[in-house]
Order: sequence, then structure tokens, then C-alpha cells
Amino acid sequence: MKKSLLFVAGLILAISFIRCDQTQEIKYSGNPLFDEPFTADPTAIVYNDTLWLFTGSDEQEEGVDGFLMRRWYVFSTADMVNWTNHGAVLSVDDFEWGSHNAFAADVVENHGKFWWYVPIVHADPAARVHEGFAMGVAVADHPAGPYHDPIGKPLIADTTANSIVLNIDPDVFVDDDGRVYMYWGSWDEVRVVELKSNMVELAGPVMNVEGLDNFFEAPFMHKRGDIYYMSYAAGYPSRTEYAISDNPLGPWVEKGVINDVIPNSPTNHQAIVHFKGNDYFIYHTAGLPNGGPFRRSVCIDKLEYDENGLIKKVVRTTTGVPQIK
Ligand code: FUB
Repeated sequence: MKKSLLFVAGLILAISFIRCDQTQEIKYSGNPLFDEPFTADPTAIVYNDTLWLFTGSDEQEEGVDGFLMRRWYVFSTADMVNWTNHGAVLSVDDFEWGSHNAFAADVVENHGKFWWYVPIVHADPAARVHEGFAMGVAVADHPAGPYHDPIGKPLIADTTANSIVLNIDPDVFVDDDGRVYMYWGSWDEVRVVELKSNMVELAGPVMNVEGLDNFFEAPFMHKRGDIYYMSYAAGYPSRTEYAISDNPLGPWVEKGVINDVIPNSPTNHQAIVHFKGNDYFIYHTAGLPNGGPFRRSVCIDKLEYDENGLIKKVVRTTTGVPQIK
């Protein structure tokens, strides 16, 4: 008994050491945010006066076509200038059912835990009825992890009734009344399903989301006051458009373009976050000197609303956002 306790304690120490070892302080110097690694598909939350940024990782070699994505990173900042890279704390290997393609994910806090929803190609050929992507979840007690898959299976797969051809880009939103919604979509199809409060089970059927004009992929929900904002990649190459509603299930009213198409990258996957009195638009470009459509980098610029609560078009900069004093 004692021996096994010692073994477990040793293991925990070793894991903490590996995690600490990955942690790296970085100074932000404009857009793109980091010189390395290549980061894509950002999402962010605010926790403990800190902005936590979660990204995918573009590992493809220069000049080679196709995504090579196996893991997701965590970064944090208290002032938008001094960042900590907590390392690639989650990978496809953390999901027994998953095989490859660590595409755009989303993290949300609920019940004091951090839930990281990910799309990955299913390892079981029998589960690959369409494009083979499935979406599962990992959970942790802290935004920087460690994360584990609490259920050992995906929540949505090709075999789920009314799922779509390419089940990617999950976006989970916890409303003020505690209800939880998971949106996802690609190739012009958008879906939503309500999740149970335990965050790991579907609470009802998969429903279509209608009314998001030109929808291509990357749905992202945020709420400001009583207005629900659904932003998304529209068309391909994609610009970012958005729609608003007074209900998380719509109907949606189209409100136009937030961000134009980006040079060199047909994707620019956005997230919107409010932090210490400022609103931020987080997205990726291919802006590093050796970047490209499969070697993307996260950028942050200011997001502004007009007096009617409508989002103004983002002005992309290379200088980025100022330090929060
Ligand atoms: O990064 C792979 C895919 O490209 C994402 O899932 C999409 O949102 C697009 O950014």
C-alpha cells in the first residue's frame, strides 16, 4: 500500500515537473502575438484576473500543404503584454478514441472546472461514416491543466443523429441561467445541442441553426447585456461575419462583417473576449515571415461596439493592443 502511494506521489511530482518545464515567459511585441510556436484557432476565457488563451498548433513544414495538428497550447497574461506559455498541455493522445487532426477547440469554465471541447478524427474506422471527425471533452481543475477525458468517448460523431458531414469547431456557451449549449459547424452547416449541466452528456436532440448568412465554419457565441452575438467564418476564403439574437437558439439577425479576408490564409478563426474593461478580437493570420495557410499565428486587436451594441469592423494592426496598466 505504502509503495503504491509513494509511486503515485512520484508520478504526480514528475508530471508537475514536466508541466513546469514547459512554462515559458514571453514578452508580446505586436501581431502576430508569438514568434513561435505557430498557433491557430484561438479561444479565450477570463479567470482570476488573467486572460487564458487556448490555441491549436500548426506543425506543418514550410512549403508542404495540409494541416499537421496534434496538440493544443495554453497561454496566459494579466496585462496583454507579458505572456506565459504553459505549453502544449492537451493532445490527440489524451483521447483514447481519437486519432489525428487537433482542429479548432473551445474552453469554458463551469462548476469550478475547465472544460476543453475538441474535434479529432475518430480512431475507429467504423465511426467514420462521413469525414470521420468526432468531438469530445477534457476537464481540469485549473486552466493550465492537467486535463483528462472524463468519459472516454466523444459527445458527437458522424453516427450522431442530425450531425453534419464535418463535425468540427465546437463552441460551448454557458448562459446566465446555467443552461449549456454546444454549437459547431463547417461547410455551410451549423448545429446546436444542449448539454446537461454535467457538461459531458447531451441534454436533447441536435438542432439546425438557421439564419447565419454565408456561414462556413467557426461559430463563436458571446453575450453582452441581453444580446447574444454569434460570430463565424463566412465564405471561403473566410471573412468574419456576425448575427445577433435575444435567445441562444435564435432566430438570428445578420449584422455584417467584423473582419475581412486575411492575406495568405483562407481561415482566420475568431474569438471575442471582454477583459479588464476592454473587448478583444482574437484570430489567426499567416503573418510570420515563414507562415502560411498551414503555419498560422494568433493575433489580438481591439473590438469595439457602437452605441446600439453593434460590432464595428475590426482594424487589424501589427502593433496589437496596449498594455493594461
Ligand atoms: O485549424 C483547422 C481548421 O481550420 C479549423 O477547425 C477551422 O476553424 C479552420 O481554422
